[in-house]
Amino acid sequence: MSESLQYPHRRFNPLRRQWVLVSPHRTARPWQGEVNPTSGFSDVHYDPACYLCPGNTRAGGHLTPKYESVYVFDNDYAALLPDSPEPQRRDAPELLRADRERGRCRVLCFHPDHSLTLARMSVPDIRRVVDAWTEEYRTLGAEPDFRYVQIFENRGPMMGASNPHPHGQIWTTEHIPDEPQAETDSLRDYRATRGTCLLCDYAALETREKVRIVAQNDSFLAVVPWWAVWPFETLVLAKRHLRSLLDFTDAERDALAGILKQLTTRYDNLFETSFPYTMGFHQAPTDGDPHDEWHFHAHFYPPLLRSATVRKYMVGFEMLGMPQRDITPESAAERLQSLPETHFMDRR
Ligand code: H2U
Ligand code: ZN
Repeated sequence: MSESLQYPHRRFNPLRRQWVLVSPHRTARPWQGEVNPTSGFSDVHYDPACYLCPGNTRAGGHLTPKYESVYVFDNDYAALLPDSPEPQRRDAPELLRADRERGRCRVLCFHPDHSLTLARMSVPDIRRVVDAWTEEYRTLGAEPDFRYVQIFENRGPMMGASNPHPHGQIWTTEHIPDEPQAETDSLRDYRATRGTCLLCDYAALETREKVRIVAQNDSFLAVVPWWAVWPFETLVLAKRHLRSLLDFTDAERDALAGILKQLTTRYDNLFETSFPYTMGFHQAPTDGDPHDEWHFHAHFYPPLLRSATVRKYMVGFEMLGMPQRDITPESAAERLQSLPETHFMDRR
């Protein structure tokens, strides 16, 4: 890396078409702010008070069956409904605009064992989660009213997860949400002007430069992207031009399970904690267009900065100006890449 990149500079995110301010040496500043409690691992395999453990009654009164691998259900507190009416306000539409937003929210339990996380699950168990994600994308995406299927996981109390049981969510919406819409526009424009795929070109470039690679296997590459905002943010890229989960071969489904295990293990090993994050997949909208410009990827947005207890805050200049980061993506990648591939809990 050029010496000049050790000074404050800004970097461009071509996928989101946004800038990020990079201030490499800023973590040297003293910290007397909030220290969050460590999110450790639980050794409770079944919690009678957990809404998501097999055989328990959920908050809404529904029974969670005695499932043995994965379990998907309609969110009892869904943020979207399949039959919301058209908002009736019609005056001052430029200033007070409302549109109908119909959708569905699903919850996916990854495993019956309450104590597990993706990092602690076996690759064959994660593969079953990949299969469930694929079926949810297929069936929700086939509903003509819904144009996007957002699969995600909030991991850990620091990221607002309501429950430690291994689970994620799936929301499908009538409109393509802003993040995937912005990415769709960038991928489409890049393809129209260059004739190639932005993320195929980016994956090739990262493979050549090597300095931002955290982990990889035959089908996926995990990098701290050039434009990462969160300290240890990563982008998991399909090496082949896959538009969505529906384009995956059997081997690619296994490989996605494998890279998720590798990456979450490295994350846990970084501060020897159950590492919090929000992660999710971005893939082709389900609006009927073939979306040949789309390139499947996962974003991991973890909040931690210096230790298991000190997080990065997106406040001040970040809220009012633009995103800012304190360590270079290259140094974050180097730290993650140098960690052992075995989980620290298995080494004890
Ligand atoms: P989060 O941990 O990411 O919040 O996801 C858990 C979801 O599970 C949350 O959206 C739902 C919450 O509404 N839930 C139920 O549907 N039923 C329950 O009994 C508990 C939680
Ligand atoms: Zn549980």
